[in-house]
Amino acid sequence: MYLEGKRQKRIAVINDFSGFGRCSLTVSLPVISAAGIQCCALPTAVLSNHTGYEDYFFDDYTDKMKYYYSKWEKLHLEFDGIYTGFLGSERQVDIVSDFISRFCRDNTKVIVDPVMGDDGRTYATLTPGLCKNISRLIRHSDIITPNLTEACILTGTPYSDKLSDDSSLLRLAKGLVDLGSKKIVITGIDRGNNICNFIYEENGNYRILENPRSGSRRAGTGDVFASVIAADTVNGIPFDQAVEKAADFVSKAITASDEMNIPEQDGLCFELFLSQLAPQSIHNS
Ligand code: PXL
Repeated sequence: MYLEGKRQKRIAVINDFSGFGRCSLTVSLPVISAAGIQCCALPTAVLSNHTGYEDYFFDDYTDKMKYYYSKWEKLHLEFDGIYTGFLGSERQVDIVSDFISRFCRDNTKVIVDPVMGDDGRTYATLTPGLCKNISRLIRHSDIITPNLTEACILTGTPYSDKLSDDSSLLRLAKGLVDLGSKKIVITGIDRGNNICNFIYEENGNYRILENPRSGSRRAGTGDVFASVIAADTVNGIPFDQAVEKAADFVSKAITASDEMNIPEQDGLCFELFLSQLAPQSIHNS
């Protein structure tokens, strides 16, 4: 039997649960599961829908998080990956750092998506203190997946959409490595009709993946992208291949979402493509 004696991989995802709008945990749970990995959710907040809509119900989970994961400690849970996304307060970042110190083992990969803003604008919840704490969280990470806006915020660079040339991106990526991460992808950079992802590793190697823009900018795209990367990293796929796969997956889902006239804030209809994420070894066994 192919699976005999094999241990299934497991990722803890720390993110909000937004019931509608396809972002955060409602993206990570299906995407990571489709890649054959057990996805364990630690909610930071519960929302009726994400904050991109005019109105939403928001129930902060900060005070409950430690009680929640103390039970995971009691169960002696171990994780191959820890992936963090949208964090709503400074204290929440401290709690996430505590979670990492308790659950990170030698082989645990830590993926931090520094969710802070997009298109040069910051999310309403981002304060200078929160920004500083997210920078500190990056020290514990193996991989970060900022967009251009977030790369600028984290490196103290004034945002401009003109920072999309190789030398500007290289400067930003070096600044991000100085914050303590090992592998970086600056995602979704506009270059005319193309969109590119800038990959940088702490050894100085870099690569730019440039593809024709497949459609509109959609809510939750970064969450789909980072979830594919988190899953592939834990599955041992090399970083640049993981980025290629994430870009391809997102691109197909954007095209389909546009074809179906799904409103941009409702996110990507990634559900239609989940079967593409299944580990090949299962299909071939
Ligand atoms: O996709 C990023 C994100 C995550 N979670 C919440 C959000 C957003 C972006 O608006 O509002 C609650």
